[in-house]
Amino acid sequence: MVIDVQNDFCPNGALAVLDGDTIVAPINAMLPDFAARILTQDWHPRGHKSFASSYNGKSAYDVIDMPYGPQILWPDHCIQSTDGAAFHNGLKTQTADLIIRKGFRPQIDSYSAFFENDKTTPTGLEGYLRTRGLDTVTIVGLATDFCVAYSALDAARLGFKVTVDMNACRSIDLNGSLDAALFQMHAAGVKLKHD
Ligand code: VGL
Ligand code: ZN
Repeated sequence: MVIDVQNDFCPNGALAVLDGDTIVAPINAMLPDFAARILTQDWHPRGHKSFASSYNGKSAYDVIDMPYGPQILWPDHCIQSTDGAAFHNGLKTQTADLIIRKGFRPQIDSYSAFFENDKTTPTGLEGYLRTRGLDTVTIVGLATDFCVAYSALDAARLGFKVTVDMNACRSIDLNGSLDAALFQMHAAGVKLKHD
């Protein structure tokens, strides 16, 4: 599973992840090694409720209470059909089995590829994996401490065997979010691969 390797998460993007583009080549090299390739795309409508710009007096990275819990507010990013929402140009998207979009409901954010941030609204990915008989996933992409970690934690909770290949991930690291994510993934039995 390749999470959110999109222009807005790469250098010069709206929510740039440091060195986000450096994982494109290693991901391309990995793709042929897997039985299935699933790409995700963060895909927000304009005025999405995870954007600081949707509120008076709020700034990016403020935290607000949503009906489903605390939500970090982000700069506008990955707006549907914009260049920022497109995959990085170098990413080999042609061999994808499935491209799954998330975060398209205006009122709710979706970090995980499996569930939106309410932890109950499904994206459909679980059914896709199960009906294809896939029980083991390797996850790479952006960002390690948000969409990658949330996807890995949900996959583990659903009973999939999960590896996160750290060589092909980069993080946002906001207020200790990377350490927290690594700790939670480790505790959930997610294998963190480094080499
Ligand atoms: C992501 C913040 C907001 C991610 C997406 O892909 O990690 N982070 N939307
Ligand atoms: Zn987003």
